[in-house]
Amino acid sequence: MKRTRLQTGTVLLGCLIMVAQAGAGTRSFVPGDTYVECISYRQLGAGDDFPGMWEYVYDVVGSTAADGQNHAWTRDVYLRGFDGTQIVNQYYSEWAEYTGLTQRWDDHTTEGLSWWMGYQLRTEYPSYWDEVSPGVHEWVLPDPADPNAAWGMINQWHTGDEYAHELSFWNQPGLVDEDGVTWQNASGVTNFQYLAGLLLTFRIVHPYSPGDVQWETWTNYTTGDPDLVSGTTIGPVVEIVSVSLDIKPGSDANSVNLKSMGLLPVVVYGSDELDLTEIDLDTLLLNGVGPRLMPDGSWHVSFEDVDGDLLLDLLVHFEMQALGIEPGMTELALTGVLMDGAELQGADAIRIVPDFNGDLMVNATDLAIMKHSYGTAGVGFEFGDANADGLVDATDLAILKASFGFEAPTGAVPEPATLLVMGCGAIGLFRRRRRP
Ligand SMILES: [Ca+2]
Ligand SMILES: [Ca+2]
Ligand SMILES: [Ca+2]
Ligand SMILES: [Ca+2]
Repeated sequence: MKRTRLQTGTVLLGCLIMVAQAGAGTRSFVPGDTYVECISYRQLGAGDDFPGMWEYVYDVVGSTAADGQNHAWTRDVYLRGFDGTQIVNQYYSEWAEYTGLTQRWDDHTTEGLSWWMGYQLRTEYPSYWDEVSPGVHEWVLPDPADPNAAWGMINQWHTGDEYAHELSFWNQPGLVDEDGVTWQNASGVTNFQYLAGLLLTFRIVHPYSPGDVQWETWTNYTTGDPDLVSGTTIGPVVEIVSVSLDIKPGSDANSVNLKSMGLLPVVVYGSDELDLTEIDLDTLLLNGVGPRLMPDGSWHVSFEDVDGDLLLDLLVHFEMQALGIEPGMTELALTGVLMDGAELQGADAIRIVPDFNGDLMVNATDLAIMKHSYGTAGVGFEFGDANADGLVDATDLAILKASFGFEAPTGAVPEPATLLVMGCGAIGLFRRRRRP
């Protein structure tokens, strides 16, 4: 992935906005105002609609003041300080000529106060604004057979009766731009009601991981002129930088022996877009584990051009026995954080050699162990289930054949003196504490 500097610009823009707000009389939230809150965020996984992306779910809530009232009718709602153009679940409406969110819920998407359909109760809570025929609108449920309903999604966070009734029309599905999401003339413009309770829920799917974003609600306040109220919540602001990783440089097989007492070398390749010296080495983790700690307290890392492209690479050594590699694993992921807050992500495949008896060799003894268990289930790696799928079968035999004769380096961890020479580029520069 090409690295961009967009996030830095967004942060600067966010600062400018905050300064401008202060000058424009933006004030902090007080009970009785309408606020925006992130009620859920997570990284999506297998089975979700966008695996690997981050999901953020927000509620817009009219709060209750000490006198039991909500004093503000909500006009505009903003979620700012992140790159809205990278939101995945957005679409462009030809008919209305805007780019908007596809997944949001309120009273009329859930229980159905609608100026064109009249009031109708719904038992499900669809999310997609279907504009296939200009001027014909309907909220629809997910339907795999209907490509136009691809964005449909049932509200998993609230039921319809949780939303405040009599909410006037939310004119837009959340306009998306480079500074986030905007709801203009969001509600209240037609009936001037002071609404307390849950007004709106919306979902954002985005490649960036959680950080602080700013929300604003532009309200008419009963005590005077409209106020712009602001606060902070969680949103997609942390840039993800994909890195190219090579476990065991020089080897394509990346064979690892679970019983190895040695070190696992890993190269993170630098690129035109990524200066690896910007990595906060304290945050560098492979399979969730930090590099080997040298006797002097520094990490066992060095900066050198491993692949000869004249760009600096990062060579990191991990202790095999610390890495927690388990039978069945087929890759190891590396994570880290750059000095500017962006997150590194990379992964490379590994092949766990079928050394069932742990003598650091794959030979006839391991074959004999497998033969003894052949065809049985649930015996474990030590008894011949090389791929840890619960069965000792032909697949395991093929794995054994592929690695037959493999010998892990028998040498233990090199002497400290040797390591000092190997890691000379980094020692002293990167004396850091181990992460708790
Ligand atoms: Ca390799
Ligand atoms: Ca290089
Ligand atoms: Ca063996
Ligand atoms: Ca197996």
